[in-house]
Amino acid sequence: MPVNVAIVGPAGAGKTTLFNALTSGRGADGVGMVDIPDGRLTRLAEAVKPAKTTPAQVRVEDSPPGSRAQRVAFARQADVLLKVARCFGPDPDPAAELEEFALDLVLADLASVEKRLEIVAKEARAGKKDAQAETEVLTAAKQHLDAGQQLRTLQFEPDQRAMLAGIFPVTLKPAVYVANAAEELLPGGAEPAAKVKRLADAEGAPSITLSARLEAELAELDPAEQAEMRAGYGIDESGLGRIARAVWETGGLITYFTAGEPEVRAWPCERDSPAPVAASKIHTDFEKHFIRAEVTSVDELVAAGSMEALRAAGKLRVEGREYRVKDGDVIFFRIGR
Ligand SMILES: Nc1nc2c(ncn2[C@@H]2O[C@H](COP(=O)(O)OP(=O)(O)OP(=O)(O)O)[C@@H](O)[C@H]2O)c(=O)[nH]1
Ligand SMILES: [Mg+2]
Repeated sequence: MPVNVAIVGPAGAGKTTLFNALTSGRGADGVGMVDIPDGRLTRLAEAVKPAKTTPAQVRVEDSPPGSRAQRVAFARQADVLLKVARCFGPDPDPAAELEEFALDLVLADLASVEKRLEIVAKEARAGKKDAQAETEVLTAAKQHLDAGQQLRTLQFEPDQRAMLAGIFPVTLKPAVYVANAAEELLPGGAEPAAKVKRLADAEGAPSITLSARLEAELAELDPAEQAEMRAGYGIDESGLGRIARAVWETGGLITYFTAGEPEVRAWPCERDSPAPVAASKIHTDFEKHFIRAEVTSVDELVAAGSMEALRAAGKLRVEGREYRVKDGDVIFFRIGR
């Protein structure tokens, strides 16, 4: 299942413009698969010269037009939220608009928590195990939401977080803030973007300043022209590249690579995944039939030219089921039948 990134935020913030920029206008019905740029993949492909090179992808979805309730429902089905705020045009007030949008999400979670509390109260009376612990978590969540705060800013133990998962809290989802700034205020975005950054910092969420309109224009140019025009604005990386890094970081993702002659490929994977789980990204059967992982780094592989050369030189590390895959690992999975 690809990672699902939903572009959300106040009306008229530039969400659709950003969607078109990220998907290079190739999205259909507000949904598009986006290739993630990764210099390591490029280097691997240059060294291995495979028949095919496949980047990591995420699924990006634009907020459909609709009521506030529909926008909340839309945000609910995402893995990571891209919260866009208007920092261009007349009188931008991104902090107020973002807070108003967040309040809709807070109210939605509050309704879910209250509904669940009623059920758990009955379960507690019936003597169900764990009902007391769940009541405590839900009560803490309710207090936090009642105060207008998102659950992302409440400290939970991992098992408490798991107890809340059943109500799919939208304010607990990882979020990346995007200050959509006027072109003339790039690269910093001035005070409106600073407001977005303060809000994001307070939540421990990453924030990025860009111009969605400029990114959409850039997406139509060839790479050399893009780089030149970016430089003119004092920007050294594409909006997509910066968004992808923030999504990976806050969404708890890493990238590992496979590098054979038929295909060199980047695989997104949850951080700290055991090797068999990482292998299941390639094929679900690989988890069950996992034998071992043969692991190297991008630099080592680029130097050697192929996995075979490293294997012949005894330079592939052999790892078992317990191994936690790291960002940047290049892996050959030995799979049984
Ligand atoms: N100057 C400037 N204008 C922008 C930028 N991004 C979007 N706009 C303009 O802002 C208006 C709204 O942009 P949309 O992308 O439709 O905004 P949206 O968030 O999708 O709007 P809704 O879906 O209606 O909530 C359009 O007129 C865009 O051209 C930007 O980076 N700079
Ligand atoms: Mg729109």
